[in-house]
This record gives sequence, C-alpha cells and structure tokens, in this order.
Amino acid sequence: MSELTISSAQIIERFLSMELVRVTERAAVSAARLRGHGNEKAADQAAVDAMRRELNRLPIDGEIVIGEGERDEAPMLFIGEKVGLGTGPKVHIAVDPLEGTTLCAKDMPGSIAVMAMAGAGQLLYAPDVYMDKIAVGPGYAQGVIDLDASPADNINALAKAKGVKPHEISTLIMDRPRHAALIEAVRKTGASIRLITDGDVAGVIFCTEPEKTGIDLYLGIGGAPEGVLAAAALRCVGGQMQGRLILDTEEKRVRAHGMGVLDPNKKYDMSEMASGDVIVSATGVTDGGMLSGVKFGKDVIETETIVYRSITGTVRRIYGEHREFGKFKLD
Ligand code: VTB
Ligand code: MG
Ligand code: MG
Repeated sequence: MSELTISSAQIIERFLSMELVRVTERAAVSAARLRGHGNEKAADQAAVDAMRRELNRLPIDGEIVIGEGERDEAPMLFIGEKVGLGTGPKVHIAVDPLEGTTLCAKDMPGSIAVMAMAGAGQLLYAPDVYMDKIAVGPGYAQGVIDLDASPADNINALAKAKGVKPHEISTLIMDRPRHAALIEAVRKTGASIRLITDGDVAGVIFCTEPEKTGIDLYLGIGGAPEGVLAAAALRCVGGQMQGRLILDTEEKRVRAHGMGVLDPNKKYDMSEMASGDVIVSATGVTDGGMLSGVKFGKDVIETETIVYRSITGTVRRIYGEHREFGKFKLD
C-alpha cells in the first residue's frame, strides 16, 4: 500500500508505536532504579506503577488482557482493567512491566519492560499458567518445527533448512528441573544449549536475530502470558512459534475455560496467539543480548528499546537519551 492511501487507523497506529516506546521506557527506567537491590517485588511494583501511569495518558480505549493477574490478586494492570483516556481506538493490551524480576533484582542479563497492543480480540487470553513453547526466527519454510515433534526431529529439520549440521544449531532453554528430559534429548543431537535462568520473552525473541544472539531455536516450558508477548513480537518479523497451555489441574482448566479456552489441549500457532495489527515494544532494564539496560548519568538517562509493527514488519531500535528527569518521577 502506498503512503498516499494509508488509512487514518494506520496513522493512529503509527503514532501509537512511538507512544508504546515511551510506556516501556518509563517502566524500564523505574525498574532500573531498583536494579541490583535484591528486591524483586519493589522493582516489579515500580515498573507496574510507571507503565500504568503512562498507559493512562494514551488516547486509547484500552483493556488489559494479559497483565499482572486476576483482579483480586493484582491491584494494578489486572486482567480486564481499562486503560487509556477512553477515547480513540479500542485496543487490547498485553503487558509484562518487568519481565525477569529476579534478573533485575540480581542485575543479571535479560530483564526487559515489554508490552503488546492489538485490536480488540486479537490477543489470546492466556491464563497465568505454564505454556510449552517452540520458536524459530524468520526465513524458514512454514512447518519446519512442530511442538509435537521430538527435539531431535526439530533440530534435524532446522539444521537441514539452515544448511548446517545439527551440532551447529544453537538452542535456548530455561534452566529448570522440568526440562531435564528435554535437555538430554537436545544434547544427544549435538546441538548446543544456552541455559537461561529467567526471561523467556527475550529468549524467544533471540531467535529473530540469530546472527546477533547466536540462537536458532527456543524450546521448553515458561509462562503462558510471556508466550503471548513473544508470539506477538515474532509475528512482526515472520518467525514461527507454537504454544500449548499446560492445564494440568481441574482448577486451571476451569479458569482457562472461563477465559475462553474451550480445548485445553489446543496447540496454538503464533497467529492464534496474536493476530491482526500488533505493535510490540520492549525496553532493556538490565544489559542483555538483545537490548542494553538503562544507564543513569548526571544529565542523561539512556534507554534502548525495540519496537515492532506487524502490519509493515518494521523493527526499530530506539536509543533514547532522556534529559528531562521529572517525567520519570511518580506523581
Ligand atoms: C516463566 C518465564 C519468565 O519466569 O514465567 C518464569 O516465562 C517462571 O517460571 O520469563 P518458573 O515457575 O519455572 O520460575 C520468567 O522466567 C521470568 O518472569
Ligand atoms: Mg510481571
Ligand atoms: Mg514475567
């Protein structure tokens, strides 16, 4: 579509992508003030407060569909909370104001402030349960990987598609006891494994830039809300991802059903987790393989943000120098 025929909705979306950058920047700066202080809760709360405040300044009629939890346990950014000025486009929002709270508290690599925005009904209402996930970056034929195939089959297929040997494939898995069998199966193929302690939104996104991050394939079980955020980002660059909610108790199945999950065993494709026009923004809190963390100087606070738009596939890295510090203070 030429620039001349761009619709007014698209113009609004273009403005909003910069506003999303502001939102994640503010959350990241607030969390980063508590980086390395050993207090996960305080850092998380700071990010939540800042993100919510900024979201409420936007000219949107927004609703949180992936947030800090159900209303009774999360006072802010709970699922169903309305955000924005109430005017403008009706949008659904997925947030993780501080993804990787432990990473932030310990000042370890990879914590980010992240959010995704899409039209109403276009983001999966994922309950706060685990999700089994698999993801690769762009450039492969559809179906090269499959959540239901064995790790060996996935790695062999990916190696073939990439034109390398299986031992030249690099995977990323969260370091958890629940992944013992998975890790063993991957080891048998000769592929390498980068084990991360937390932060699999960034982990999945790593697959979008294998040249930079060294990661070809994400495997394993992490949070379902994080799965939707990652799927939204991946959709923008044309990677592939599948996920299945782990609903291993009746309580979880009932809760998920209440959120519209009719088939508890459904394998979701990336575009079933995030469809339509999606914008995703992520700002680094701690230094990581994808984004630098917030830097505090005497006169300047520096941030690095990556913002994706699915409609154009545009990815922008925005390096911010902030000189007006008042905007980061809480009201
Ligand atoms: C997952 C993962 C996140 O926390 O939610 C994890 O998706 C929690 O898993 O990226 P465990 O219960 O095994 O710790 C993160 O790592 C950080 O929020
Ligand atoms: Mg969170
Ligand atoms: Mg998280």
